[in-house]
Amino acid sequence: MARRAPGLLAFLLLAAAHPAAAQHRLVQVPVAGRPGLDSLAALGFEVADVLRIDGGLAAVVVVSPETQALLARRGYAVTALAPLAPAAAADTFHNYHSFDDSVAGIRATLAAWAASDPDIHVDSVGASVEGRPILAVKLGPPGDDPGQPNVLFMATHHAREWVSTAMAMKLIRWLADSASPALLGARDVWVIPVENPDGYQYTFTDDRFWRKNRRPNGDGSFGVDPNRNYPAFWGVDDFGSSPQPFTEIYRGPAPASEPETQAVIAFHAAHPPVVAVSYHTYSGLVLYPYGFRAGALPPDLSLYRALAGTDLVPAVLDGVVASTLTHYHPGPGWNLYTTNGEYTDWAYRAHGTIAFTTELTSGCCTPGTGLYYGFAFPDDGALVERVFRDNLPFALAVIAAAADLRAAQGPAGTRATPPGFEALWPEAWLSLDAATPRPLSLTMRTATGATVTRSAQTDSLSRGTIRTLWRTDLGADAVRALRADGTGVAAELITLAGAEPLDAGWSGWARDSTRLAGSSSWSTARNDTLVSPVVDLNGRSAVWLQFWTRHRGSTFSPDQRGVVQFSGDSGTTWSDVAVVVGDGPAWYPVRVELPQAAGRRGARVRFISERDFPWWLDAVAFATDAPAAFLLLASPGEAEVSENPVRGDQVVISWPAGAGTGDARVTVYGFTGERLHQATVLAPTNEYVWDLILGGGTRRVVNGGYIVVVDVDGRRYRRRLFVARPRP
Ligand code: 0X9
Ligand code: ZN
Repeated sequence: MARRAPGLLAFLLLAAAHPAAAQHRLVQVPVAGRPGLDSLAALGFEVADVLRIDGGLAAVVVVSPETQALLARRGYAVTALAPLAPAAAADTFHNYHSFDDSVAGIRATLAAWAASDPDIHVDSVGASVEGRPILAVKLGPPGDDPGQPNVLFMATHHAREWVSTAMAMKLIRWLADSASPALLGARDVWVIPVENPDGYQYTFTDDRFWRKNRRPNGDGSFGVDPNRNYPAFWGVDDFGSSPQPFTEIYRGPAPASEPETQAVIAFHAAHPPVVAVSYHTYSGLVLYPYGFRAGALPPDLSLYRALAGTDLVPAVLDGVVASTLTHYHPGPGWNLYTTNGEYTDWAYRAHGTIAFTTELTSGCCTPGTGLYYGFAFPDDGALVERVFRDNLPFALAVIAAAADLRAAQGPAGTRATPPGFEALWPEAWLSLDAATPRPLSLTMRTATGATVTRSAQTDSLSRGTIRTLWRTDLGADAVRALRADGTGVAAELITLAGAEPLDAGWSGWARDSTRLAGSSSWSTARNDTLVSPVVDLNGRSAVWLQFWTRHRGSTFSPDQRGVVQFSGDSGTTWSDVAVVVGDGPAWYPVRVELPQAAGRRGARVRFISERDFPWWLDAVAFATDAPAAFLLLASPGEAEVSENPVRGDQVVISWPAGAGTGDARVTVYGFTGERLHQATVLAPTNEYVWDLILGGGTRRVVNGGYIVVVDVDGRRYRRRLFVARPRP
């Protein structure tokens, strides 16, 4: 429904219904460290920022008179922040416009654009509590092409987050004006610039810092948090959302109770997006599932990381002058705080949508300096344009990725790793294509050479990547390698250490009884460095680092962080390979690719806590995706060797005469998996002489264990071979 500007009488009535005192305002609340922030969250506050003040931390929260009274009752010392919430104003801004204004409003603007631009089409996908349309813009050709992948951008679930709608409107204009026909022609690109039109309108007329929708809750309070009302993990706890109607994170009386949520759900049923971005403000983050429980990671983690990047190679750089950050921190939602009933968790679970929450702009400066901004981003065209330009490359990467997720590439060039293990021990986390036949079994090879097979438990996602989980019942010293049977995916632990009594050679941090496995973990709350002993990776390729970690921090202070470094020269030179930021109160695994580690004899890692980042580590391992251990597994047949152990200069390798006509390929591997020698033997010969004197007599094959593999007619024969020749 279109609303006209109220006359004087109506204005007085409105003013009486919404007295000025009912406005939200920003306050600062001193808290005792991270636990204090958690207590605020438990009371239903959405912490908008964390400031360092004399003697500790202060949370910035938006309060209503009711929630401010609640804080006072709980003994919090609340101080108002300057500037106070600017009084709600009419549609008088240059860069932000209300929903309803008949000239400059979002609804009118979209209608005008659609009327004059053949690449902009506007449709209503539902109606709000107060009857406003939820508008969806389709770019490019009109209507839905069922054969094409959908991409969705949404903004303003939260009424006060005006820059997100400005971002969405600029994106619509850019796509219509500047996108190549190829980009728009092969995908259905949709933008919902105002998910919560009632709340958004209310921030222009009554209360600049209103967040929720405008549902009358029946107890005198208004509003359900639209980003806590989705059916996935709805209400699983009272930290990630609140059952209390007056709080800012009220989840509503039932999953999808709100018409705004229902509109988004219906849109997804009709046009399931392959990829989606939900814009919010503020704090400079690119978040992805999961958010509902600390430590939970999506099976498609590698794809999420490819698009959002990492702290070392981020997708979004923050170019706003005087902003406190250089880039938006990418990470799972719980890195900020846990949420339930939230959009990206729902879209991912319900539709396999690779869904991101971008928290636009990092906020700025110190309260009271006049420069401070958070939700109230300045009404400055150059700054808003900067935010748009900062976020455009990621939006375009997301659109590009929709056509072929496997080839997805972040704006800085980051790509997904192939399906495989993310962790090996004490839990195996294995990502596999959803098409992989199930049930799946994992075979483990132990240090004694025995194999143990277990059935694995698999997540039920029907699209994209699935996650298999398996918690070992064997001790750390017994595990050597893991294989997902029938998939070609296998990996091997090269070293494994976790602050246990036998883990010698590590230095720097204390042992802590908070552990993932065994009897302790390493931990620090100071600026200490944990250094590994030197590891010999001679002959090893496809090397990666596994570590399990937990940490207490805040995405509002990303300079407080953990840095992981690798050295290939025993510790002379180091380079950053990973960064850990934000809150991580539950153990979770990190896999870091280390192509630079291949073959290094002096491999080391170290973990540096910066700014007293409270950090725990356990089960730190070098691993490889090119395992030697499984070459020893029972094979269809064994090759013959003339002598074993070999004491002469030659070994004759033979195999059953082939039934087919094919030639044979003989390969010799070292015991650590590196390929040393390969030869082709033409049929019908079924033997090969491997000469242990190389280079015309100058070099000899060294004593040790080898594996001989013969491939012939699609069959594979293997043999362990030991060379134990006397010294010349
Ligand atoms: O709390 C929210 O809904 C989002 N932040 S905001 O300040 N814009 O309200 C964040 C949602 C992302 N998910 C998680 N943090 N779990
Ligand atoms: Zn928000």
